[in-house]
Amino acid sequence: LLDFRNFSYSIMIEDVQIYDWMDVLVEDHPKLVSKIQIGQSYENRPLYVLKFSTGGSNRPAVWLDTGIHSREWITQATGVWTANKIAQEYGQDPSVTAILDSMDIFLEIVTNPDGFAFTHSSNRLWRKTRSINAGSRCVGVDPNRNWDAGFGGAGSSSNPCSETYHGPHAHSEKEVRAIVDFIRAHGKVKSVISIHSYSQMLLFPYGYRRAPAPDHQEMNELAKKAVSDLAAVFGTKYTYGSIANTIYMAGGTTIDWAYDNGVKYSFTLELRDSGRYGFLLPSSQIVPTATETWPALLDIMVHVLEH
Ligand code: ING
Ligand code: ZN
Repeated sequence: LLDFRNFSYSIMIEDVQIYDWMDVLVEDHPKLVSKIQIGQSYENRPLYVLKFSTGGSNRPAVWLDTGIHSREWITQATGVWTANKIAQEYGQDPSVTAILDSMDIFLEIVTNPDGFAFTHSSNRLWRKTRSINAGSRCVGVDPNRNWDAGFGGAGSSSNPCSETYHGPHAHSEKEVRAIVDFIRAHGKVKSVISIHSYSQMLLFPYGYRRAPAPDHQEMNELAKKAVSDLAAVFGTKYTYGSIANTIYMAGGTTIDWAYDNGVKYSFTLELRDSGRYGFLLPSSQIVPTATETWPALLDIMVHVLEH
């Protein structure tokens, strides 16, 4: 039998194993962690979210997601490591304790479970969802082009065979819709941090337009601090800035939707590496990547707490 308490990151296979591991985390920290289901995927897999909360009712919250692009395996692994870290550090680390004494954290690790299963069974480099596109042989929608913010704009494609296909309409994907409904119903999500790989970047809105967001200056300063604290761990260099000015224009992304829907602190992290291994990052880099990412996440969450 696999011992999930000594979970080996190198053998992290399949959504189901992560779900079993979630149950163990909840079992080990019953007063802090719970597992909630926010919906079902296109192929009817459960969409699970870990909730870290010390009580209260509907506290302000931070939303984190990993793996919305299924092939970005370092992100789901970082999600697992981060969940453990949050659970361990509550009551130990003063920042984590302060955060969780007044806010909740929601973490969706396997945000695109159908795609994730497909990366294990058939095509390691599958990015999109697995929904069938009417009238096309090509499968899947890019879940980071499917949001209702600049939907269909530059940097997204109307071709179902494209890796950046935006889908038939905004929020057409059940995996996206579930998050939209959750964040709307919650009403007090102050920060969305959507984690991708690879490129080593910390990005913020906008992606669907070039003009700076109203909070550009504040986000820029926070990003600068976060990448500097990340680099302080092992020297890994991240660039930062708005999506449109740092990588490319992209309509319909998660964080632009969040920002335009009142979530002021909306960021995307693009984790390691900068291209040597790309999506096929060796498992020896999982713990270092997660470890250096942690202070950047804390910087954002502490900032949210103080604002
Ligand atoms: N890159 C992201 C993509 O979806 C991105 C970059 C992130 C664009 C957030 C816009 C917003 O193209 C990868 N590697 O997925
Ligand atoms: Zn991605």
